[in-house]
Amino acid sequence: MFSLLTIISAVGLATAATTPLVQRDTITVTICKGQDLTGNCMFPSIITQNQCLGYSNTEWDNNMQSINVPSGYRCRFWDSNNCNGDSSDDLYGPGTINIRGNMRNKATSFKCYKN
Ligand SMILES: [Ca+2]
Repeated sequence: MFSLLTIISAVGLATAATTPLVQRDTITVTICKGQDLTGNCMFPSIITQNQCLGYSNTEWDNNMQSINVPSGYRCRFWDSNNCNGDSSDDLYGPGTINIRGNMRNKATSFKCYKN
């Protein structure tokens, strides 16, 4: 009995210790086909830190030119569909950022993070 309580306590402590390190929020961003939020736009919700949204084989693939990111967060685009390999810089909110440089007409997936 003592050992079972010890295990339960240890698990409880481990959970309490790791919870603050995982900052996950669900945020909604605006992504548009044109620069400065022009053209067709979508409003995807994404879980920060862990979720990767990929748009391969959709009308958005290599066809995203601007994003609006909420204050306190940042997002990053990747050429691949899986948020790996060649990527943009971190795009910090608040405000609208045009997707330029090496991800111009290449962005296919993105992730967002809490600052
Ligand atoms: Ca791509």
